Amino acid sequence: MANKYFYIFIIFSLILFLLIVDNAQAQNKTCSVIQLTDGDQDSDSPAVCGNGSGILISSRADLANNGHADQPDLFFVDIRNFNNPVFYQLTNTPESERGPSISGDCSEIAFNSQSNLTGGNLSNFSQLFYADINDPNSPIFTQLTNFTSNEIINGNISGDGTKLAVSSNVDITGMNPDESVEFFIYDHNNLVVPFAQLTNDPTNSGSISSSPISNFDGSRAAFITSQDFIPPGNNANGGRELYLSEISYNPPNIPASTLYQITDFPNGDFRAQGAQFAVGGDYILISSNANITGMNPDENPDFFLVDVTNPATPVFTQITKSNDFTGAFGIIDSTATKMAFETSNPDFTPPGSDTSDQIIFADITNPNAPNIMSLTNFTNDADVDDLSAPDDFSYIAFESDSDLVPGGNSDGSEEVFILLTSNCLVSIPTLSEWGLIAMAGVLGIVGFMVMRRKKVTV
Ligand SMILES: [Ca+2]
Ligand SMILES: [Ca+2]
Ligand SMILES: [Ca+2]
Ligand SMILES: [Ca+2]
Repeated sequence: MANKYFYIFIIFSLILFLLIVDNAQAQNKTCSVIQLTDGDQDSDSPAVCGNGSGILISSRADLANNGHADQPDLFFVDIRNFNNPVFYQLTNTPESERGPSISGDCSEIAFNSQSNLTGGNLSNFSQLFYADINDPNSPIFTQLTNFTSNEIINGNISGDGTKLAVSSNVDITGMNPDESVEFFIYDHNNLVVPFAQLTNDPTNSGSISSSPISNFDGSRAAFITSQDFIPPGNNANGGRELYLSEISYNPPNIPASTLYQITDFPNGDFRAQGAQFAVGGDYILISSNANITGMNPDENPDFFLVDVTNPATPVFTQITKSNDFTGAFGIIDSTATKMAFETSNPDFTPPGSDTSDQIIFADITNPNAPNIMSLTNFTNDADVDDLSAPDDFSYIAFESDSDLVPGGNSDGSEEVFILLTSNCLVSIPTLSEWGLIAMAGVLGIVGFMVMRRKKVTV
C-alpha cells in the first residue's frame, strides 16, 4: 500500500523539478521584437526616457502622417501602449537635428542643429537647442548658444532635465581663447552664468573627443578625449582617456568643478570609448582595448565597469573577456547590475548563428562573474546599432536596416525597433530557485532509492 505514496512522491518531485528547470531555461528563449517605425526613409538615433514611457528619434520619414517632407526631423513616440504607439513631430525644418537626448521623465530634450527654430539663427550656424516637450504637440524651444560660424557643438541632457553636458571648441566662457575642444556644463536654473567650463587645455593641439554625458542631477559629467588637461602634460601621449568632473551648483554663481582623470593609458594606441553612466553617477561602463585589469592581453576592445564612487581611486572590473572584437558601445541600467551591447563576436552569439549582429545581455550583479547571454537570434547578416533602454531595462530600443520582423522593412531603410525583455529575462533563476532545483532533485533521488529498497525487501 505504501508504494502508492512513494510513486506520488516521486511524480511530485519530478514535476517540481521539470517546472523549475523549464523556468531556469527561460533565459535562453529569444525576446520578442517590435518594429516601431515603418517608413520609406531612415529613422534612427533612438533615445529612451529613463521611465520608459517614450522614445525620441530622428527620422526623414512621414511618421506622423502629416505629409512631412523627406528631411531629418525629431519625433517623440509615446509608447506607454506598445501596440498603439503615438507619434509626435517636434521639428519641421530643412536642416538636420542631431545628437538627440531626453530627460528621465520624457519632458525635456536637447539636440544641436543649424535650424532657425526660435528666430535667433537666421544664418543657420550650428547651435545647441533645448526644448520643453511636456506638450509634445507644441514643444517650447530655447536656443542655448549664439555662435557666429559653424563650430563643434554637442550636448547631452541630464536625467532631471536641468543640465546639459556640452563639448565645443568655441570660447563660450571667455576661458578658451585658443579654441581647443573643451567640456562645459549648462545649468538651465542659472540665468546669470548658465555655462561653466569644466576643462582647460591651454593649447589647441588637435584632439579626438566624444560627446559628454552627465548623471541624473548633473552633479557629475564624464567624457573621453585625447586632450591634455590635468595637470598639462599628464596625457602627453594622446591616449583617449576617460575623465570625470564633479560639479556643485550655487546659482547665480558659476558652478564649481573638480576634474579627475580616470584612465591613464601608456600610449596613444589605447583608448576608452562609449562611456555610459548608471544614472546615479557612481558607475561608468566603457569599452577599451587596454589591458586595464590584466585580463585583456590580446588588446581587443572589451567592456569594463568602472566604480567611480570615489573618483580619485576608480575600481575597474573587466566584464567581457574575449580575444575578438567585442564592442565599442554598451548600455547600463540604473542599478549597475545589468548591461547590454550589440556584437557579431561568436564568443557571445548563439551557436551556429551567422555573421548577424545580436543583442547581448549581461547580469553584472557580481561583475567579476557576469552571466552573459544573447537575447536575439537574428539571421541574414542582421544589422543592429544604437542601443538605448529605460532605467529598468524592461525593453531595449535600437536601429536596424534589416527586415527583422519579416516583411516589415523590405525596403532596407533604417528603422527603430524595440526588443521586449520582459518575456525572456525575468526568469533567470535566483539563488533560492537553484536551491529548489537541488532540493527537488535530492527528494526525487531519495524517493527512488527508498522505493527500490522496499521492492528488494518485499
Ligand atoms: Ca529638420
Ligand atoms: Ca583651451
Ligand atoms: Ca580581449
Ligand atoms: Ca522601411
